[in-house]
Amino acid sequence: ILDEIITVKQTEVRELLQSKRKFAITKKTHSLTKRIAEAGQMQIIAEIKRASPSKGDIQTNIHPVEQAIMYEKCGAAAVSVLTDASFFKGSMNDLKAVAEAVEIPVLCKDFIIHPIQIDQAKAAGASIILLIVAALSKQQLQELYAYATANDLEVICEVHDIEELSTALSLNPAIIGINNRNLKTFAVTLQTTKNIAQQINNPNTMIISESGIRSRSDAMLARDAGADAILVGETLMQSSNIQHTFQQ
Ligand code: IGP
Repeated sequence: ILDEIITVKQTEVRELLQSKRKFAITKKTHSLTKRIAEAGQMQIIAEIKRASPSKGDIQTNIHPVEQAIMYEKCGAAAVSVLTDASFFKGSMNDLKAVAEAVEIPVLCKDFIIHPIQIDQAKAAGASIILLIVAALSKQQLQELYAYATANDLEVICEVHDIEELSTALSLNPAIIGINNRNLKTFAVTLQTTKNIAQQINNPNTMIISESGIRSRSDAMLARDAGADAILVGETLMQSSNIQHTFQQ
């Protein structure tokens, strides 16, 4: 699926570049690393996810913007908004609406392969972007990372195995996201967080355990493996009592 997604992204980027749209630079930047560092306990990044290739449509009880406001109320460190349209049914408009409605940092969750997507994310109000190591060449990764940080965005460098980790570490990134879901097979195991977090020795590198977190014990497992934060989508989207799910 990852290859398929990247092919669609290449078309989207070509269209964006052809449209010659200029993205205005917006406002205030919020720092996720600062929030996590100051929190003193494991934090939750809560995701707005309308659908996914593995689960299809994700039914929710409330509008995405209301959902994001709930996340903020419940103490989320940041809101992640899936903006990919073709596979996740999200949009930059979702991100923009969420960014306008909350004060906490907003993560643009997409498959970024070109700087124009970073301009677009920033203009929509994102203060964090995701770069997926598996989707990029080393050079692309370096260039996009440098471009994002030069534009005052924080970057989550997402890895799924040890080889990707070593590529990510060469950037000396502030934040590493460990995706428990294999984007090529959809298999999910929290063991991934355990295995990879063990190999991250720099205490200044923040670790986010992403995907497949459904319960308190999953969250504790991630925490004990060294995660500074967890990124939770489906479980919160499907929760009928978001506050209760957070408290767990
Ligand atoms: C959330 P989950 O299993 O809680 O819904 O997962 C998040 O980690 C997941 O959406 C995700 C993702 C990604 C989606 C992590 N990395 C990269 C798209 C692309």
